[in-house]
Amino acid sequence: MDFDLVIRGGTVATASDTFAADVGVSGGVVTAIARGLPDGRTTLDATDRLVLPGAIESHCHIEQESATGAMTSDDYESGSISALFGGNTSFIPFAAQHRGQSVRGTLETYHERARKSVIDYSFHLIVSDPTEQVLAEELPEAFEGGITSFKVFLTYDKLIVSDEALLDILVTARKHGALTMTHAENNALIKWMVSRLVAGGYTAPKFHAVSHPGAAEAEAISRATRLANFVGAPLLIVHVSTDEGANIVADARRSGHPIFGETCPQYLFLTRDDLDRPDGAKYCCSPPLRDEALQRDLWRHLQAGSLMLWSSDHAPYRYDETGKLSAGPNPPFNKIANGMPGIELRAPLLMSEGVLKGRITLNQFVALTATNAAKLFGIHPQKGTIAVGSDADVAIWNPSETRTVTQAGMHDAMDYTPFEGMSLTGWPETVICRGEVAMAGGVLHRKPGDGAFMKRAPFDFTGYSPSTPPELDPATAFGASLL
Ligand code: DUC
Ligand code: ZN
Ligand code: ZN
Repeated sequence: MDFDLVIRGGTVATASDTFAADVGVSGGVVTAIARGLPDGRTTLDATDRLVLPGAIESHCHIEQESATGAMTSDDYESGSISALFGGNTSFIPFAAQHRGQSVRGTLETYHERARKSVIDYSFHLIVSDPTEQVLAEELPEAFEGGITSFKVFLTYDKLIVSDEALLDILVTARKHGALTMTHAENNALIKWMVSRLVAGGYTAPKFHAVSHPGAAEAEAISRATRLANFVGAPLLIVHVSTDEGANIVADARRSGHPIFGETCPQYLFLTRDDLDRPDGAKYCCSPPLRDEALQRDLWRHLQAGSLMLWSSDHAPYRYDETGKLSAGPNPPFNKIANGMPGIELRAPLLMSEGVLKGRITLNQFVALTATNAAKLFGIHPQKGTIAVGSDADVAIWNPSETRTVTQAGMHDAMDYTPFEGMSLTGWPETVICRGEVAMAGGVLHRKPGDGAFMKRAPFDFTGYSPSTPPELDPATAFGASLL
């Protein structure tokens, strides 16, 4: 056999298996997995290394305007390079439709922005203005174009959709095989807390944590899950930050519903005490940081599979007037852009603190960082695994390398990392995108535009049994046909 690339002598792991093998690549795809493969035109020695599917970052905000007009610091060039250095070979940032904008125009804008990406990409659409035209024409058109997931907000006045609109969106999504994602927090409860805190003069960043109670998340997850189950639509709850919320997700899935949950590093490695630092604004994200008990709970949910996505929620707002301090040097908590960076550290944090500390297996790591996202978002088995016929998107990890995290070592366009000073063991050393070495030994080998758009398949309902309630079944609804 004639290989363009052979990765020799490593330990290969997928979401199910770990084994010693060489990986042969031709034409950008994996064409052989065996021992003793002949040399390729390029041969990489992976002795004492882990050969893993390239990670897929499925929750990040890149070159995205917030509803209040703040722009993320990372564009598709810096964001994708930072992702690559963190072991990612593809990512799915958001394309945000703001009120008054068309979905068509939004997607055109983001397709243009993403032309600079060095890794493969797609978008989740954020829908904040679900007009009749959007529901009847523009969303189906987006699905046709391979955008098969979108996010709706149950909070933030400028983004929130009503429960009725959520039902419309869920039904449209189900009809076209799309996956709805939701930011689930109860808007009224948060606003009620914010107004009391501000009236009482409690405006320091730490009060951001107080203003977003866990109960707000649990209520909204419960409501969104019930509505999705009622219409039999799949739903992904992003950035779950409560044990109660994760349990709702787990219970729904045990009952046969396609309900999924994601969590993010900040909830496992930071706490609300970080908000009480002089630079507490850096740690404002929503849902907010909570406590150490939650960290233990979330490890359990990752171990049990009730939360099946590990995403960064990279929302890079710099600690300056373009980002966190746009309302002044000491902004009240409710005027601080929500979000923090982490695209480059998402997978290394899980490798170091999860795999190498024995909390999860290497196969769980692969599932959480790559395979589950590929399956949920319609790009498996092209992406998210190492198998004959899959794209040769591979990250070769050195499990013995220890580094101290510094912002200077990051490749994003940020001026801080919330994980500064952490000592992490296990780093991606070489990253291969569709058979080409994209990063090796800290050196970038790609240029803007080398990434390609990934047209994604519809959501796969196999293995789920969403039920139809009597009110939506014409046989038991006196003939009323509502879907
Ligand atoms: N939700 C996100 O998913 N990211 C940043 C801020 C937010 O509210
Ligand atoms: Zn969100
Ligand atoms: Zn986000």
